[in-house]
Amino acid sequence: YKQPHYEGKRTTMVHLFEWPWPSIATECEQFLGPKGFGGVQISPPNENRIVNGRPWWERYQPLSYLLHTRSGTEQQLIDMITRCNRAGVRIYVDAVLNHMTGGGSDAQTGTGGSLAHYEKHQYPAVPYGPGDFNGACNIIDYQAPQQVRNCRLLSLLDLNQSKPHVRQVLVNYMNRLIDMGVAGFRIDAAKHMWPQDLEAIYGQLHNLNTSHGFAPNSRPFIFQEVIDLGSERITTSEYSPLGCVTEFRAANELGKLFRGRNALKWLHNWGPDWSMLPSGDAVVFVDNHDNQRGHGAGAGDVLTHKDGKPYETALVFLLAHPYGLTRVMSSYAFNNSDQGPPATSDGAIVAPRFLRNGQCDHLVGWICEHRWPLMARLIELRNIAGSSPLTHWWSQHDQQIAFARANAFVAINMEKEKELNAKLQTGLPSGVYCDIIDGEKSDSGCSGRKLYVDAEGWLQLQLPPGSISSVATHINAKL
Ligand code: ARE
Ligand code: CA
Repeated sequence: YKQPHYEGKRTTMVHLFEWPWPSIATECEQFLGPKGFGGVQISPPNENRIVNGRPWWERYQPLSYLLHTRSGTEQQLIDMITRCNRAGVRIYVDAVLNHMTGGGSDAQTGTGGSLAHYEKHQYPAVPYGPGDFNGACNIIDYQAPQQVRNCRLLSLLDLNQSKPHVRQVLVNYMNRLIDMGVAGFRIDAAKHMWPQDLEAIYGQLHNLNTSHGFAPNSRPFIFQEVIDLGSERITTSEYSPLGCVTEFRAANELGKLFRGRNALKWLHNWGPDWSMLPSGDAVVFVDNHDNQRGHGAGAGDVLTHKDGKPYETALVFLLAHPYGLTRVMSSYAFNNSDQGPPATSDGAIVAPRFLRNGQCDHLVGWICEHRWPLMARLIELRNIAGSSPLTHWWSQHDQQIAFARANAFVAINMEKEKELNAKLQTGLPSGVYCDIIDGEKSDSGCSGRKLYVDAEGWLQLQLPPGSISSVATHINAKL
């Protein structure tokens, strides 16, 4: 369950938050496949409650398992999965298994036209009835594991996953998706379900569909959303035996580091020594769809696309460092934390549109961090470095670091007043390399800075103080 089943040497998934299925299909073919992205985390594909004002979070309120949402129909979903797999890009479904809809109104309508009664606990399109839910308590104390698992998160009707009927419904839902060709699942709110229930559910999942290019006997990739910043009784280690787990401490710590609230030199042992999961268990990211807008946890420190250089440099570190399974965020612009994706007045999502330079047209509202030139170059760097260990760690003062991977090298200066001026071991074969931070290698040479690596692999490097500055390069950027 810890294998993402990426094609070839791909390493990283992107969360195309709230994207329509047809747009994801073309994005796989035109950008993600060619640029070496490994997979896409998609928004929940099952029918959700329609909430007034169409906030993004209505999709975390399942009303049935019909595959019909604002992102598209079942047919569009099938088409997208097929085309992405053909382009070498895997699909991971955000699976909301903990609960159904939240309170506020009794009679509720879903995106597929189904109806539900919150007060009566009736979801006829599934069907679920009163016997399928836990009691009427709300979660108020995160130090009480029983309550966190058996009471309602944010008033959302809490399914009882120990009931055979509930398990069967959830397993059927996931198996339908597996048969359509998805490679795995993000398990939403995993902390709020008992590990033994999840284990039983995972155990009944089909192997991945070999006609979509998966090896025989491949198990679905599972990564579980468990927010554990170290202060609660429920920990990530209860879930890591079952599959991978989101490592929120990484987002939190990277936020502090690249905001200058901690010293980069301490990154010499980034990984489990920072009380984080073993590398093979951890899904790591700089921000996610919750904490970029103040939902979830760790919001104060988390860096997002709004933060410019510190965000970009956190991405440089995340993607260059071997720790964890990396996921990058692709967002839309918002003014308030409930605001849904770009949509017409009747609620239809407006598809992203691209400018001639390949960037998303911001007039539509999509940010598309994954299309940033730097992002695509960093994905290439990570794919090249593969599973090679970190070598040649170097640091000076508090905020100057450098390290190498097989065929790749990075250096960062975040000192306010001290220049980085040093001879650094890159581990690279001698030659002239193009720095990929501000430019790239092209037919005509290098649009970025040139880096001269001598016969023994040394690089004489100068990086100015003041704002953050960095260089990164790899064997394919050798001129
Ligand atoms: C919305 C409204 C609520 C309303 C509810 C029901 O905002 O006011 O009561 O609807 O009508 C998302 C949004 C929520 C939204 C929900 C349902 O973020 O605002 O509620 O969808 O539409 C905890 C969980 C963690 C969870 C976060 C948000 O442990 O699993 O809260 N994250 C996932 C998703 C979210 C999603 C849900 C779960 C629900 O990523 O996008 O919610 O499906 C400490 C604890 C954490 C806790 C955190 C925040 O840090 O350690 O465990 O996270 O506090 O409470
Ligand atoms: Ca629960």
